[in-house]
Amino acid sequence: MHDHMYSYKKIIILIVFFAGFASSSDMRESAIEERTKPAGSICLKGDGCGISSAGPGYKVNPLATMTSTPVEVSSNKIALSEGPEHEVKMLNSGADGIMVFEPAVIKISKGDTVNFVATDMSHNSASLDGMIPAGANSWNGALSQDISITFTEEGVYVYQCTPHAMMAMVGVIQVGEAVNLDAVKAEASQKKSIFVSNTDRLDEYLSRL
Ligand SMILES: [Cu+2]
Repeated sequence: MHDHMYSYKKIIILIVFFAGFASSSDMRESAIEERTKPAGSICLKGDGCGISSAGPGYKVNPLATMTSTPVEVSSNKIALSEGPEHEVKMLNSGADGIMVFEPAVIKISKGDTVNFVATDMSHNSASLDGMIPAGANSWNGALSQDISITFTEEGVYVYQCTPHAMMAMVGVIQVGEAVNLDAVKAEASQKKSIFVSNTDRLDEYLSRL
C-alpha cells in the first residue's frame, strides 16, 4: 500500500515536471525565433512566397506557391486604348501576379496622358534608360505617389517600380507606332538578368505589342 502511494505521487511529479519543461522549452524556442528572425526577406525564384496585402512590405508565406508567371502563348496583340487619359494602377497583387502595374501593357496615342495611381503603397513608376524612344523625356515618380506623364514622342516605353525591379515589377507603354521596339527588346534581354522572379514577364509584355 505504501509503495503504491509512492509510485502514484512519483508519476504525478513526473507529469508536472515534463509539462513544465515542455512549455518552458517552447517559450525559449519562440523567444529565440523572435530574436533571430530577419527584419525582411527577399523571395527568390522557386521559393514559396506570398504577399501580405495588409500593408507595406511583404512577408514570405511558405504555404503559398509562386513561380514565374507562365508565358502566355497568345496571338492577341494589345488594342489601342481609347481617350486622351489612361490609368495604370500600382498594385501588390493583380491579374498578372504579385507586384504589378495594371494594365501592365497599354497602347495609347501621341499626346495622351497616363496617370499612375498609387493604389497600394510603396510603389513608384520610373522610366528605364535605353528603353524609351530617342528624344523622349524620362520620369521618376516618388514612392506611394500618383504621377501623370504626357507622351509626346512615339515609340515603346518600359518603366519599372524601383523597389520591386528585382521582382520584374515593370510596365510597357506603346505610343503610336513602336518605332524603337527592336532596341527595347535588345535592352530587355539585358534587363532580365536582374530579375529573380517573374523572369519572363517583360518578354511576355513586349510580345503583346
Ligand atoms: Cu513596386
